[in-house]
Amino acid sequence: MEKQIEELRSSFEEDLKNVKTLKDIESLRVTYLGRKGNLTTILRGMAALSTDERPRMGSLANQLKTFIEERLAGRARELEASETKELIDVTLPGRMPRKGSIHILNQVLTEIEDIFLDLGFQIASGPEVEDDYHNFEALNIPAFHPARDMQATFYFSDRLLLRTHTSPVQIRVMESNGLPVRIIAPGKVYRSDSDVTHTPMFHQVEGLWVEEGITFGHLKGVLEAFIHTLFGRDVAVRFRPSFFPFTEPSAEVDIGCVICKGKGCRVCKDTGWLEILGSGMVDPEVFKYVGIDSEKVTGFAFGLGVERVAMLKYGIDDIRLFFENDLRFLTQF
Ligand code: 2NM
Repeated sequence: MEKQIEELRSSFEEDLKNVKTLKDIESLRVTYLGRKGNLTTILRGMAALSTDERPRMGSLANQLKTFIEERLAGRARELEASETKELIDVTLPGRMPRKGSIHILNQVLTEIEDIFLDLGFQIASGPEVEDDYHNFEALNIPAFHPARDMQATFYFSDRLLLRTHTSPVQIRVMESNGLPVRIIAPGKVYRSDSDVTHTPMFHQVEGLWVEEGITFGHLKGVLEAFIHTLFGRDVAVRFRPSFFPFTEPSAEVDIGCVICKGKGCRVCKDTGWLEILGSGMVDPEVFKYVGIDSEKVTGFAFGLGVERVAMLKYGIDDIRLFFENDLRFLTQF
């Protein structure tokens, strides 16, 4: 019987050399280890052996069984590895993850900030939930002033509201910082308003320069430099008298229509001009609220809407596109 077991081992080793597929492995397993397999037949023959011989033969047969199982499993692993390799075409191009990009409003905001940083301004911020005092009263907009209706305000209570502009940041800076002040306040503002040019939340950048000797000439110089950097050296700029409760005198600033180059079109309503920002010399009343002596120092302030600037710069006709997160829109920039 010992010889039988040895012969079985060599014939298995011969057969294993010819194995080429996982199917061949399976049929070898049946031939040697199956219910009617060669080794099984030998194991069955054990019963006829004498009790002296049985343990040694049993052990030899079991060693062969383990040997066959291990070699079949090892060859199966080799075949699996090479068959899987053939399924992968390493010459195919990889699947590229999609690249993200900065939202167009943040691109425009960063551009605006960089221009004012180069002009020596610092960036200031403040709360979006404001109190009535900083959002209205200290800006010379007292209770029952019509400007409080003009700005459709979201109120939490009699006193608390969502800021309708970032001017309260300028008030807070003037209250707590020393002079001079040369800041911009970018951020979200809220007004109950909704159509193609208005959303209930939008972004503003307001600026403030307060220092001894600041004149309307400084206002014009800074704002002209800003516009020429943002829209190009050859764009026309004009200052048009206006009114704000917190500045005196006040001016709105227009640029030559970027759509029709001043000829007149739907966007500029045939005027050839587009309003781009509001500005003015800080009203002495505002200085009184924050304890600045308007006999000694002066200042100018301005404010613009980031969405409006982005719409004019890129010819976008509906403000809501900024907030719909439609990749067909966003990936254009
Ligand atoms: C504008 C237009 C004109 C403005 C004024 C102030 C403050 F706090 F200094 F009084 N901050 N922002 C201002 C002036 C804002 O937005 C159209």
